[in-house]
Amino acid sequence: MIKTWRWFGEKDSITLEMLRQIGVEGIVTALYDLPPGEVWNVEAIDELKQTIEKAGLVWSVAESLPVAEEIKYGASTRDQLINNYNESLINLGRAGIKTICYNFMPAIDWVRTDLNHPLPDGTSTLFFDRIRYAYFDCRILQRLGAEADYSQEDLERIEQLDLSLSEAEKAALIDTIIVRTQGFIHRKMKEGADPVTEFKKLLHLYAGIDREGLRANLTYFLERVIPVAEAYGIMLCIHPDDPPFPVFGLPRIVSVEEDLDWIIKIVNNHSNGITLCAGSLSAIAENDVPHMARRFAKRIGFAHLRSTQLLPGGDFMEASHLEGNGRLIEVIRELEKNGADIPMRVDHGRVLPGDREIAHNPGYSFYGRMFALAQVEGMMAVVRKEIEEKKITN
Ligand code: DNO
Repeated sequence: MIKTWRWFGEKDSITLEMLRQIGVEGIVTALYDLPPGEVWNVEAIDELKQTIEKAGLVWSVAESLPVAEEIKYGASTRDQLINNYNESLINLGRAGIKTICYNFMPAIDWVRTDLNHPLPDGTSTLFFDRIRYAYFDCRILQRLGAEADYSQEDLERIEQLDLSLSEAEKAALIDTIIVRTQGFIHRKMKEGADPVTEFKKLLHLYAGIDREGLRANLTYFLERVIPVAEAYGIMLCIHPDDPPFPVFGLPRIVSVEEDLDWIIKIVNNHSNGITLCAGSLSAIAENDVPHMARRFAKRIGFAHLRSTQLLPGGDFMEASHLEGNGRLIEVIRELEKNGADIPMRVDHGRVLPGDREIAHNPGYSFYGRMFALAQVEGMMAVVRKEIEEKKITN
């Protein structure tokens, strides 16, 4: 696999020079200032590409070329937005960017309830607390019918939490779930807008769209973009839902093995690919990530390497890259065995000493990710040696 790194452009305080010095080979980035739905024009693509190449690196993956909400909920404007998407694909393909990551999560991308969960050693990690999430859903959003999604015991715990949470903690929960986790990935809040009101409006757009409806909208999209991707030698790689279960009453359709199997068959073409995000997938016990890596190997065009530790009651936190339910060494074995030189990036890292002094987006610390990259490189070296030796003894 090719060692890549998610870089957030010129505004990122982690510079391309720093990345070259730690052995990164390729860059994963996007035109972050453009809202979803707008065409990525040739000039802007070329400029970003040149900046990366001047630093001695290559632009390996566009993550994400975001899919506009209107396409996901099937608005009447979707055809125009799909045409725009295809134009961006063509411009990227012509510029030589052939791996493109996107997701089809309605209204909200990744969900965490704590971005600085302290670990006993003094570092911190990302955390999902199911009851805090449920509290946010029922009490802060006050989503209609939300209570029906939770058990009696959950509702009692929500009630208890209500008695103990301070106003500042409630505000922090809103900031974490809606503003900070979403803010740097094409889902910027309108200046001065109330996040809860905005988020409710967004949820409302999906009223009446169930799992089948969302699947139909993904099918509609793929049938129109995959032929273009194929013509330009692009692999369009869908990112799984994070976490891989329905949230806020919204359907999620990229969560489990059966979903991935369904997706690659709707348009059975190599350009209709998968981003194997071991972190997202590993957040539920039923997902056997190494097995998925093996089963879908031919259609995996990009890998996100991280792992999660499952905790009682449906909570999870992001684990060391050497541990947890992601079972990364086995995933790496599958992906390396397949021989395809696909790009991989370590996904989120912990906040390590020194990271607080370097501004970074939640999950995207410098030292934390560098440490994880070194662990992943070590695993890759072991696996490559195994493969080499096996070839020799065979
Ligand atoms: C969060 C990321 C996601 C991911 C997109 C891909 O840290 O894993 O934002 O990049 O969902 O489309």
